[in-house]
Amino acid sequence: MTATHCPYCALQCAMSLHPAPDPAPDPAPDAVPDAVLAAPPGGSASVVVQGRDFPTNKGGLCQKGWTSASLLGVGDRLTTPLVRGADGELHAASWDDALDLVAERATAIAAAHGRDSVAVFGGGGLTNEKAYALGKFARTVLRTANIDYNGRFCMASAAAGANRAFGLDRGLPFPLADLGGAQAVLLLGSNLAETMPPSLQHLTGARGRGGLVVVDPRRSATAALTADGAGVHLQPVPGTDLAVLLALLHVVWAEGLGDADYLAARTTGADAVRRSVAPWWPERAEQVCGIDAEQLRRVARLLAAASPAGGGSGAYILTGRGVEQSTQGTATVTAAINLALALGLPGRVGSGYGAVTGQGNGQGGREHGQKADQLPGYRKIDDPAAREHVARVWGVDPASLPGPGLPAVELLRRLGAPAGPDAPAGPKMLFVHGSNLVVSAPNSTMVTANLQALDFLVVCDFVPSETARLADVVLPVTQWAEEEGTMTSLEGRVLRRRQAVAAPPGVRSELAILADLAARLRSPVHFGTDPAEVFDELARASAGGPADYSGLSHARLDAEPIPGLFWPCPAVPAETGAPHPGTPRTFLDTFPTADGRARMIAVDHVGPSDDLRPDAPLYLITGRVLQHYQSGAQTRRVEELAAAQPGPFVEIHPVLALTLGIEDDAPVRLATARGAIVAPARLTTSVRQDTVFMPFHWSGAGSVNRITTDATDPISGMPEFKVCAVDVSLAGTVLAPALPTSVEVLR
Ligand SMILES: Nc1nc2c(c(=O)[nH]1)N[C@H]1C(S)=C(S)[C@@H](COP(=O)(O)OP(=O)(O)OC[C@H]3O[C@@H](n4cnc5c(=O)[nH]c(N)nc54)[C@H](O)[C@@H]3O)O[C@H]1N2
Ligand SMILES: Nc1nc2c(c(=O)[nH]1)N[C@H]1C(S)=C(S)[C@@H](COP(=O)(O)OP(=O)(O)OC[C@H]3O[C@@H](n4cnc5c(=O)[nH]c(N)nc54)[C@H](O)[C@@H]3O)O[C@H]1N2
Ligand SMILES: [Mo]
Repeated sequence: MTATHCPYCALQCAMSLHPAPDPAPDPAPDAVPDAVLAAPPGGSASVVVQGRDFPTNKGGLCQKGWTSASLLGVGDRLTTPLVRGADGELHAASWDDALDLVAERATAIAAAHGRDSVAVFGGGGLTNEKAYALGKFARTVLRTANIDYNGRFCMASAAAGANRAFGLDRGLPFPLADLGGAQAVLLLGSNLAETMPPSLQHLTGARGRGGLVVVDPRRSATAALTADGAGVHLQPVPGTDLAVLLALLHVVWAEGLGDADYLAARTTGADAVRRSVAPWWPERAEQVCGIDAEQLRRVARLLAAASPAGGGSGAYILTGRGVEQSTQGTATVTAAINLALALGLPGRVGSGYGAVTGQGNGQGGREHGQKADQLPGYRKIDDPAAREHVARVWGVDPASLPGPGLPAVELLRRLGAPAGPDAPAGPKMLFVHGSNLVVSAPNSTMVTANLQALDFLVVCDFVPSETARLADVVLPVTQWAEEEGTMTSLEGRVLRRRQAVAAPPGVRSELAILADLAARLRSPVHFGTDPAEVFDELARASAGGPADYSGLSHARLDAEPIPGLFWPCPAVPAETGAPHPGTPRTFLDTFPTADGRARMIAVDHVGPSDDLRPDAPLYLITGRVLQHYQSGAQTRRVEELAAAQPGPFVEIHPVLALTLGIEDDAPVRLATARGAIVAPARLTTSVRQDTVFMPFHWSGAGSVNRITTDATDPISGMPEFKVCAVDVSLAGTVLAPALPTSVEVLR
């Protein structure tokens, strides 16, 4: 039996893997790539998954977790490097040939166009060790400024908001189980019932007390949990959550429901915020967000009554991607934090504000140096002391470290671009580790064209994702149960990922790949291949930083009775005796800002970048379904999940469908300024009549990111995935000639 955690989201449910009674045969090591690329979804498992008791999941798993063992036996697992040949096709190659080619091209392209012309794109699914090694590789071997990652799509606005308000970004600054005692939980744009089902256990208390408030333009599975007196569902116009929050804070202060003592003792900036919310009386907000003013008042009072100052058992405000993936995402997070501060929630046991981190290692992935502006330990790359410290750990001159690079969307926009009047030429070579950009990037029509415009694309993956299929070189890597490492969960708890099965022959760990490439690129910097050793180095590099892991090691994590320790967990001198116990709850005494107080910052509502207009009169919102994970590269290959949700669909309200002449299952054309897609209709009253909803898990003609906007939040660089203006019609007569027919789409 191997005790480990789920391969998917940031909840990191604890599970144990047991040998399957009838192990599957190893995939053929010398599989022919074309056969590899053509293999059907499905696959056999060599282990059996069981839920394991743990504070977050209490033994529970979702359908993706239960079926995760199938990932180890998918039919089209990559087991050999692939190199694009003169015929334009990918062919099997030896590791030496593939790595030689990558090193040769990286050297030549950097020599011809400068170091920043070789860029790196990482992922929040990588272990801490891999994320750290990737950042170190970019900064010391390639010496490029251009490294960023898919966390920019996911957590950047929450991180920016928390950093400027609290001085620290730990998604949940408290253990998830703390929610259990709360009287009220406000969930803004988060659909936990589908995105983290085992976490619902912690909402039972608030539901029992009538205090679950869900803000979502859809009656999502989570919003439905507010039925029967369990709480309130606010169904705003998409992209207007900021107006909702400004009105809630207006009511709290207008009715004298705030925590004045807390505000005076623990915050700064309240006066400016008070002035900024004064004009947001609920009747005005109602005109913007479409939520009845009385209902806004009711919710403000419900939250205040639940808060410590109101004599309640506690209140939490949590944000998810529904409000963060917006051009005003940082402002919306800021407004949510302002509301929490006015109610006196952050830094108190039993109350608080948090952002629900998404990817498996979405938290750790943003702490260890794959973000364009960061060095390990959540240090700023433009801070001279941080550069000095990290350069010493790496054994390089601090002056040799590059500065901040382009944030993800800007990086993708610039790929392959020629030099312009005010911008240098864009990157010509890209390494992708842990992201399937062709499906998941905003305005993927543009991104795919830019990937194709590169001189050289290298993709590391364990399946031939849509992005890998565009690569010049594909390097097959180990996954999840085939490797050792650590992941940092949405709670900031550092967990051990453990190896349960041998990797198929021919597959290499990313740590080994980066070490091999560093050697080929004649780097004097040492790259370890043992995850425990890499972790120790990461811990030293993080020492003294906001995300301090220096008191942690694989050995210590393995010895913990309740697995996992919360960061910050600094090393303490040996003579002190006990090691640092970790920090389950941050902010209890003080905030890590210059004056120890949380900063309230005034923000205002502007609305989505791509608002309704005559040729795009409806809102298109996007999100997830329970059975699929992200770009679907993994879950579309698991038979049970693919059968449950076989393809893309558009949720449309029956009233809207009637006016457009669209019946259930009919092919629907969606057109935005970026292009048009087609997918079958699913008629449902759960979505607003002015809005259609699509999940983004599929490629091809129904891939919603082909038409989403790549507009970004000016502070965080996060794209506006959640809302854009769209034209909706019955497909067929108006179908653009380049698009496949609806029959193909429905297949
Ligand atoms: N099954 C599954 N689980 C996952 C993932 C997955 O892909 N599949 N991915 C993981 C990752 S990386 C992440 S980031 C999390 C994401 O977890 P969530 O944030 O819960 O997921 P989403 O479905 O993207 O968005 C949540 C809700 O936002 C709503 N929404 C859309 N527009 C708006 C708006 O303008 N305002 C408001 N208030 N809501 C809006 C959608 O209707 C949706 O119900 O899930 C993690 N868990
Ligand atoms: N329209 C719309 N688009 C969205 C969103 C949305 O809500 N709406 N959400 C956004 C969000 S929050 C996120 S997080 C992104 C995520 O979208 P992506 O960045 O595409 O994430 P994944 O689909 O998880 O892709 C991970 C890829 O890396 C591979 N992989 C997994 N683990 C490893 C590893 O350890 N090493 C390597 N080399 N490869 C690995 C997988 O097989 C897969 O091909 O999507 C974003 N896109
Ligand atoms: Mo995410």
